[in-house]
Amino acid sequence: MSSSLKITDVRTIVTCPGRNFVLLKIVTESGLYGVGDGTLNGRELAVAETLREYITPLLIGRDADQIEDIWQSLFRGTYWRGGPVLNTALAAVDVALWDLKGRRAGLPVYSLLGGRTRTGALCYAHAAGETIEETTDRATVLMERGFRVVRVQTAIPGTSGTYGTAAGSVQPEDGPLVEQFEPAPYLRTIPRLFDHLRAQLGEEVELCHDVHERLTPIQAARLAKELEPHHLFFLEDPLRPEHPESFRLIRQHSTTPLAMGELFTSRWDCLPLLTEQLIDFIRCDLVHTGGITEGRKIAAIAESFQVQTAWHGPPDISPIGHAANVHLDLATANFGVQEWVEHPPEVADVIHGGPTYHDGYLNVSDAPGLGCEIDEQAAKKYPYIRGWLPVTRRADGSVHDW
Ligand code: GCO
Ligand code: MG
Repeated sequence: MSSSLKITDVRTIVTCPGRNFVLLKIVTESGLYGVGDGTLNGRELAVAETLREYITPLLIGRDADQIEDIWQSLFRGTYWRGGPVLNTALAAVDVALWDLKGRRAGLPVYSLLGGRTRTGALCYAHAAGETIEETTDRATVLMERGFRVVRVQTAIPGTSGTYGTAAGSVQPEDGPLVEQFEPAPYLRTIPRLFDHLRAQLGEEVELCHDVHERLTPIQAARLAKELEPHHLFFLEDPLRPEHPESFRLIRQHSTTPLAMGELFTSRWDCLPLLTEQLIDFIRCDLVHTGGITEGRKIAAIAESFQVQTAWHGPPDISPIGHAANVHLDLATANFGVQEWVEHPPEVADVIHGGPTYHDGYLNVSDAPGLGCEIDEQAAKKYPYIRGWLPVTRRADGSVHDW
């Protein structure tokens, strides 16, 4: 191994510039380094401790060039494998090593992955409102900014707090916010939302909606069927991730395109949906699925079954995670769309670089690696603040999927 590639330092940086992020910097003997993202919303310190206590000692002295071997040794070689905490920690290492390899080669990561297949990554942003009219206005604003694809969410009348709307996006420090979900009003409201959107916005804009795993198979089949005339780009996460076979029921009843994957943590979770062509878009989170190494394998399997990629791109992963998404998007033949959010302005104090938006598309610079830098001094100005994801209960008080 060339001395320039011997890993001598691994730094886990936990910071909260408006959002909690777990960042990783892997440094080699010569000073060459790479940066990664290991943020798991609401479980940040579990990943940070895994990285500091269990992964860093295994990396010191290793050859930073050997991404695949390091991936295999951390995943299979350590016996305890998988799940969101371990695979987010693994992703942080993997993404940092791809960044490092790009810096060493003087090439952007997309070039190492096979090179550009497109000039930019088609992306979508979120339009959410407390009423159908407000959601429509927000979608109009996004369309005026050039977005061709828009995700739409609206509050459900008669229930308090709905996933994806303004009230649902806060991350309180003192305990989870309790939101309410009832299938009947939800199933009545969403078709009305789309009736209104199509009447106001026309046919051309592509629309998505995130169910957030809250329906039963027959409810999801009904919604997908009723939304058919509105030609969605996709209906996201209609069912819980534990039951891939239930997607058959939705498929038998509707041609609404389906997307699934942000709760998956490995390619094996994706397999049944891909090999049976039960979905149209696979939308794992690269930061929770072992990074670019696992993402490109999932994309390759999906390509064989005519499924496109739509990697998860929420505000709770850092610009480094978003950069990993876009580098892979640009190099992937069966790329479909990229979810995109704007971070709070303080994030740019800590992380420089990241994808840029222009006229409906995302892009990355040709800088070597991912094109991101961490300002470790600035990160210290924003200490970690414990935050909670909301929880959902039915009207009778019983627990439901958030
Ligand atoms: C999305 C997601 C997010 C998740 C969040 C959980 O489609 O962007 O559903 O909003 O809820 O990432 O941490
Ligand atoms: Mg989602």
